[in-house]
Amino acid sequence: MQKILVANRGEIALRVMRTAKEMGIRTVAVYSEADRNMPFVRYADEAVCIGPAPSSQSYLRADKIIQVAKETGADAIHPGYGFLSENAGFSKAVADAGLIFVGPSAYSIEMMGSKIAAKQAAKKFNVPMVPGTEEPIQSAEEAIGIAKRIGFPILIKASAGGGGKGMRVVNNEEELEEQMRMAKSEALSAFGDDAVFIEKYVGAPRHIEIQLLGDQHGNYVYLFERECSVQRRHQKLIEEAPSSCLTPDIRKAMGESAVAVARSCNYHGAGTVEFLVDENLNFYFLEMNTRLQVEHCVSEMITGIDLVREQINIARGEKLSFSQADLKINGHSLELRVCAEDPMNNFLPDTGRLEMYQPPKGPGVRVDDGYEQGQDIPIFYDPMIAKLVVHAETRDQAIERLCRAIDEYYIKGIQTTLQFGKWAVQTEPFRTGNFDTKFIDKYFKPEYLQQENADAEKVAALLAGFVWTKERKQTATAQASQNGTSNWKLKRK
Ligand code: MV4
Repeated sequence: MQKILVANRGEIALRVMRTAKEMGIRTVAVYSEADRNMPFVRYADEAVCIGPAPSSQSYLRADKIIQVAKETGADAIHPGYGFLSENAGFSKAVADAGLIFVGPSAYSIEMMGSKIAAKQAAKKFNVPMVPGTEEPIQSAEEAIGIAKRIGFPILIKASAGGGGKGMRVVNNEEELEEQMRMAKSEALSAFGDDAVFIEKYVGAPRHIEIQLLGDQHGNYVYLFERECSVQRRHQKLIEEAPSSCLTPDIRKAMGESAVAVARSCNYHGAGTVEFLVDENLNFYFLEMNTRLQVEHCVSEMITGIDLVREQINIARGEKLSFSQADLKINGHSLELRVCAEDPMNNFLPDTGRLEMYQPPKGPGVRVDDGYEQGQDIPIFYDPMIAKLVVHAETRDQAIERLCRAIDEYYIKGIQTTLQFGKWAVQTEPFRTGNFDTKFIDKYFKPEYLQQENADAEKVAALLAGFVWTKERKQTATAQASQNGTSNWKLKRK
């Protein structure tokens, strides 16, 4: 592999190119008309514009991207996350074009993309699952029978859904028929597939996922867990590794279950298996994400492993160069997604210009960002502008480090989730590790940030006053020494 085309934009495109560069692999960027001046376009050895701003006309154009790969002599394509990364057809088209897809086979993507097929495959390996069905449910009568067996509330999930899309909670028998009908018609229009299944609804669970790597020779390792419970409308905001609630035994059991899921679909590459964890630390397989995830960095920080490097080596056909016994958790890592959103206004996306942009620095701080000062945040794509990642010896130190880094982070021109993050990690439930997926709903009020801003303004006003007084004193001192009066006398006044 000599040249990789990165079929993505922003921070993840840069992230992939950095590792490629370290490995002596040249890079090709593809970009939309809105992204002409983005850092990832400049960073690449070559860059080709593939179309107008909307993703459907640029970053989702599999045909164009493969054509550019051929024209530029790239021998591999890295899809990043989002866009075409979990598109089985794309993985296949890349392979059919004689190129290497830096990711899993179309077979694995397709199998894990169907939540019903994924559950059926995982079940054969005794992976724990929420009580429910591994078969599509056709009728309301069938659903009622199952619901009576497992007990309400239940969840109806679309087989082609995932990431929270196409889910419906049903509280009682009376609601069921109507909800079934709506779930199926919604699934059909959203995914072109009306297959749905049923699970017992687990209220207020934790969301914990296992990072894994598998090579093309059947070797697998898990790189421990990420705690992703701090999320809002299925959008994660804070991730950490390790989770503060797992014991070594449960960690090992979850890791081995995750590897079993990967084995069940002949997986190779970097992947993530999502689990629900209830208050008694029972864990249940939810779904597998067949890509590199946004939050992969926290796993890199605690293991010292570059996941993109491993992806590339696996795609080249190499064997994993380490085994499970070689992997140890080192310290604690936190990630805050810095999004152009206004937490005081329902996290509404905020577009505009990055009038000022100064990321934090110093020990244990990693910022994966995709924009520079002076740039406009386009409305066409994900509002995430950066990931603020910290690493420290202990969880408490990582929290302190994240707060310090947030204080150093200087962004003007758009609203961001920075102050929300500082509030969140300082709350009692977060500090004690006693939180679940309802954390934001349960504890967050926009007023907390307004208070924070008011405090910051007060500090700024005080500081301005202090500077003014100090300057005046200095002037007075200078005048005094000219007059021959001593400082001692001035200070007494
Ligand atoms: C669930 C659940 C409760 N019970 N399944 C949401 C994302 C998708 N991967 C599955 N999801 C859920 N599945 C059962 N049987 C609750 C959720 C869920 C959730 C899961 C992880 C993180 C945040 C969440 C927020 C709401 C619902």
